[in-house]
Amino acid sequence: MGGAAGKLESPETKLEAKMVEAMQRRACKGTAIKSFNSIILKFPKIDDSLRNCKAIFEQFDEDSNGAIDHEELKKCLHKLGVCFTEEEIGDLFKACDIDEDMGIKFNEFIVLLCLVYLLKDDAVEFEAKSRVGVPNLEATFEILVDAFVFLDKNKDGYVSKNEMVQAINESGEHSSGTIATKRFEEMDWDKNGSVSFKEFLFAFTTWVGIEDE
Ligand SMILES: [Ca+2]
Ligand SMILES: [Ca+2]
Ligand SMILES: [Ca+2]
Repeated sequence: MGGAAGKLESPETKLEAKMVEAMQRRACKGTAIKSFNSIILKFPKIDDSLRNCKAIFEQFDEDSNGAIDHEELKKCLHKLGVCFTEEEIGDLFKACDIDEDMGIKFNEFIVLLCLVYLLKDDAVEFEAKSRVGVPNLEATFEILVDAFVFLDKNKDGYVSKNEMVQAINESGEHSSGTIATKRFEEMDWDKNGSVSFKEFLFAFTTWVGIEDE
C-alpha cells in the first residue's frame, strides 16, 4: 500500500513478509549453486521428485475433486505438524490459489508445500512429520531454495532483472542477455519488475512441465 515509494516491491501480506525474512535468513547460509546452468541440469531430478508429490496431494484432497479447499488445507497443515494462525492459513491459501477458483490444484499445492518448507526452516517437526511417502522431497525443496538464494544477489528476498542477467552471465553464455530477459519475464507473473519466491516456484513448475490438469 502507500509509502512504498522507491522500493521495488513491498510485501503485500504478513505471510509474504515472513517469507522474505525466512529467505534472507536462509541466504545467510550461502548457496551450493554455482551457475544457472547447474540449476537447469537438475530439472529432471526436480521434476521426478515433484511429481511424486501427487500422492500427498491425493491424500489431502479428501473429497477427490482435484483441488484442496480451505478445510482440507487446514487438516493438511495439521498433519504436517505446521502451526499456522487462521490468518496465515488464509494468506497462504490466497497466495497459492492463483487462478482464484477457491481450490489449490496440484501445481499450486507444490508451491504451497515448498513455501511451508521455507517457513519451517528452523522447525524440526516439519522434517519429522513430512515423511509421508515422498523420499527426497525436502532435498528437492532445498535445491529450489538454494537456486533462489543464488539468483537473489543482494539478498533482499526478491530477484530483479539485473540479478537474473548477472546470474546467467556467470554461466558464460554469449546470448545470455536475451535468455535472462526471457526467463525473467516467464517468472515475473505480475510484471512488477521483481520475482518473489512464490513466482519463482510457479515458473519452475511450468518449466519442468507440471501444469494443472
Ligand atoms: Ca478437495
Ligand atoms: Ca534481490
Ligand atoms: Ca513480480
